[in-house]
Amino acid sequence: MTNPLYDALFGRHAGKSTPFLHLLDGQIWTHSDFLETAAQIGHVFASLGLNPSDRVAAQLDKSPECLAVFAACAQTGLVFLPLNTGYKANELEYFFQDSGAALILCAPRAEALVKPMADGLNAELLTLDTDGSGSLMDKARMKPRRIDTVDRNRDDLAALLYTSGTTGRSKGAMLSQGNLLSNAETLVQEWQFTADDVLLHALPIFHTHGLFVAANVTLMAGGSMVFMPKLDIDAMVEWMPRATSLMGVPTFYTRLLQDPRFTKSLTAHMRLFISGSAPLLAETHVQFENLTGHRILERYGMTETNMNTSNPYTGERRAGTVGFPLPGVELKITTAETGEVLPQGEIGQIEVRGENVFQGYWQMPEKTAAELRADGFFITGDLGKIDADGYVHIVGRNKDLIISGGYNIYPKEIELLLDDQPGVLESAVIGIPHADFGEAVLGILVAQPGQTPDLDEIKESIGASLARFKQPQKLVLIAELPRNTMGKVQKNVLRDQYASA
Ligand code: MCA
Ligand code: AMP
Repeated sequence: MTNPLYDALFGRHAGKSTPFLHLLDGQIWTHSDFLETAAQIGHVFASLGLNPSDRVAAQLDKSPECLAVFAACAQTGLVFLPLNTGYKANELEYFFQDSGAALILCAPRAEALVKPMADGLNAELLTLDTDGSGSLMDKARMKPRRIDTVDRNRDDLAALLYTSGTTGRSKGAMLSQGNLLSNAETLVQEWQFTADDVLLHALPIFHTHGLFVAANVTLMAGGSMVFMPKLDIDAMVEWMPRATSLMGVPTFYTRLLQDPRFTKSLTAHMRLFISGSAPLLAETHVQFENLTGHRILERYGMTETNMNTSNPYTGERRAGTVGFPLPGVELKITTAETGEVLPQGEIGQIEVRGENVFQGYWQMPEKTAAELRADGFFITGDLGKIDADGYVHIVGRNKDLIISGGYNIYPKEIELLLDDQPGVLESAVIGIPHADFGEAVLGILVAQPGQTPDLDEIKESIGASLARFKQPQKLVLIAELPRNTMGKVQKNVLRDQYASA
């Protein structure tokens, strides 16, 4: 009897005193330390009466213990539901409710806010802070350092990750053990990760990139991570000479390039820089190579699919492309109208199929059916083409989405809030170019006849219910929204008009 995900990522390291996490204060967590902590947390879960397949919703700051919660969920067959630490009360309440979370984990500072929500849902609530304090570890420290692993198979759910939708309602992407495992196995091979790797880990661990790509790949290869609470260029500069690899969103690379301490010699020990989650400008790619001699390896993925394509480890890493479909991933370019495959070189919607592709949206069969075809192909909503050499290019999006510093923002969610503000008739939210984050959020409002909405008040009001990264950096008032003959708002016209707003 086995638990494929636990065995492959965690169980294989049992009893090893090899380094796993290097903390910025010099502390080292060995694989054993980590697994023992995970087992203790697993005992806490068992003592609360949680059953396999129950959901554990966690809005936690990054820490070794927080990562151990993921390991404990895998070992005890629970479904891990990590949540962006920027989410506000109303956003959280939806995730707790929709997922039917049996246990909620939050920072001690959020306990007073979350407690009534947990009580209302009959969910348990425990707290965890970055220094390991809080009720979770208070209970865990008394527990045994070993626990039996619960049997699971590849089709069992391992995680639920919420991703916003074009209708404004977030959808829980159901990821099975097999989805996560197959992708980690492939990426270790493709990117040649080994036990000698030391990964600079500065991404959050509540999204696919930092958790299922960066951490899972390192775990599977048996390497270690310099585990930074967040992107910190000083720490990056300090640790890079001892590291081998970095995974980041494009903002990581543009910020590094701006720092005079980031030189060719600083990168001498590094073997691989990987970028994803948002388009890396070809210009950044070239600048990076000119300075360091390293070519950034760009790859493409989604919450629903894990990683789909990657530039090659050996072979040409082509700027402005996301490389080739990964082994085990089928990728085709189709017409949105009929779903037929387009001739090579033509632009269409990107569809993917493989063991990496999720099981569907949590309790949303219609949304699942609309995006995940019966034959297993998932319609990504990205627009792309395959060039004559087989490289995949992402040329746009068939979905109304803004990506800011690697975070996805669905305009509809913000428009719904703006439309409800006093004096506002309607609104359109668009992404405009931003030097640091790639895109920034701009809210465009039309006033009700005879009204003059107060933009500062509106900003403050919507700020109370939206994570900071989703809040419009600016609001502007215009006479009317441009529309096509069908009455649809022409966001491309607005994007051109406000490109330098
Ligand atoms: C921080 N702020 C942001 C963002 N991050 N605003 C818009 N977009 C953001 N991404 C706000 C802060 O709240 C703050 O606001 C102000 O900007 C400046 O914060 P700063 O300290 O400079 O930000 P930071 O902490 O340095 O963060 C920037 C960051 C971070 C490093 C780019 O956002 C980040 O780590 N992004 C990675 C996201 C990620 O992991 N994406 C993967 C999703 P104020 O000053 O007003 O308080 S998974 C995915 O996309 C798929 C599967 C894939 O392919 O990987
Ligand atoms: P998420 O919903 O956070 O999983 O974001 C997935 C989306 O991020 C994809 O559908 C793409 O639009 C975008 N994305 C991820 N990687 C890349 C990349 N390398 N280049 C361009 N867009 C990307």
